[in-house]
Amino acid sequence: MSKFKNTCLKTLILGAVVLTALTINAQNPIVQTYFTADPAPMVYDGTVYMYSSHDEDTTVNNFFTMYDWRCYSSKDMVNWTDHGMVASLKDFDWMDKTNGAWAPQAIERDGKFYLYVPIHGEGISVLVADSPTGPFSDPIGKRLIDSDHIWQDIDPTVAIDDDGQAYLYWGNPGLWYVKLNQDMISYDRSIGQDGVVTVEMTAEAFGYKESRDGQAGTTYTEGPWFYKRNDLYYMVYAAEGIPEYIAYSTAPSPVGPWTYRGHIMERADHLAFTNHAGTIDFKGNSYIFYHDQALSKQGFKRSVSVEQFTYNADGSIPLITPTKEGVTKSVANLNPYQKVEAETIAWSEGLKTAGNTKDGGVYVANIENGDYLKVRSVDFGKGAKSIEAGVASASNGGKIEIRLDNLNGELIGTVDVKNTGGWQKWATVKSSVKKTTGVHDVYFVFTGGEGELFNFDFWKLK
Ligand code: FUB
Repeated sequence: MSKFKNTCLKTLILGAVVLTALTINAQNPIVQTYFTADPAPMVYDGTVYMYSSHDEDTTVNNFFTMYDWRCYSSKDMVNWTDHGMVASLKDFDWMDKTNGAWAPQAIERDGKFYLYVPIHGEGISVLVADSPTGPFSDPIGKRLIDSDHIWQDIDPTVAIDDDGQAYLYWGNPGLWYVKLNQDMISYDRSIGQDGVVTVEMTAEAFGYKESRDGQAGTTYTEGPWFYKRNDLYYMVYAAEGIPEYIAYSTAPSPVGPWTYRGHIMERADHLAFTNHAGTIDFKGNSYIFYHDQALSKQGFKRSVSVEQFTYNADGSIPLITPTKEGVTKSVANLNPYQKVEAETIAWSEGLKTAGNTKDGGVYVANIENGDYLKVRSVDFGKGAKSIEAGVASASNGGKIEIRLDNLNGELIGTVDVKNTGGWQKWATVKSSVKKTTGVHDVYFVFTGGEGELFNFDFWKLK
């Protein structure tokens, strides 16, 4: 494993959130191990996959420092499994940009997963994979959208209409779309300008705002999120930067005419100067994903958060307050009698994850004395006798305390981790656990000496 310890991130996180986390049941931001932004949730096969851009821990030249895209998944909306980096700028052989991995969105069609990504200054590209978590590869070897306004070609959003026609919208500060062909990696060139249609930006469509040069403009700025719900088409977007708020428009067809419907999420102190939203319906609830700067207090180090909300009867979206609590109710219990990836986390402090799906899997890393992770809604059923954990250590190891319901809650077991011969020399260690029944939040509290203790790959009750 990389011995790199991001003390900067650790200090920021500990300083900013430790008190909050201990005093309330904080669920936002949903990822604490990395800075994540521009969330793009996708529901597939009973699971929510949240693709995100990734703000590096070290910001270069006081600007967005973004090299790759990450993916997280959840079946219950409170525990998020880290699938690591699923794509990066290095996946595109035809260009040499080393920064600019901006807001992505993924969609499934006929068993393939298409990840649309903007590369700032290089237009919009597409990657394809056989699984939602990759590995993704470049199917066309060039950018997908190649326009004469390439620096404005960011923030792709994609949806497939009921008749099978897929639409890809994007843009800042304009809004454009193409009708994707069935293959999802090319588009109908017979409409618009060589296939690219420019959306007319009117006050009726996107709300009135005077532009910087005093001309009439609209509130639309960037980060469109296009979808259909019941009979209505929605365009949720980041408005009036900066700071941005979230607004939306609706239309009776996938190509308009759009009608401005108002604000969804106002500016707030812990939000960043950008915002970027994505909505889903999952297991009977509606959720909005967005980003804030709650962990870092810095606009180039953002974090994805989620709120549950309810559409009004007429399909309009209420004003949603960004909270620290986030999603308070899980929509499923976690089964601890199946192998649980250690990087399935509701809340953590002091930790990073490492590895990726491509190269053998993700695991919890950078574990030091006092760090912990929390897993919510664990269903012990009639009770377990023991726990096993996959660990690796090149140091003196340490202990994993298993506590119930809060950080200092009842200790039901302690797993001893010794030196296994290397940070990648995995061993399965066991401990008895006190018989526990019912559903509990579980805290894995890591203790030991100085420095890094061990890596943690999975756990399972028996
Ligand atoms: O993350 C880089 C850019 O910031 C995105 O493309 C915009 O939507 C804004 O969030």
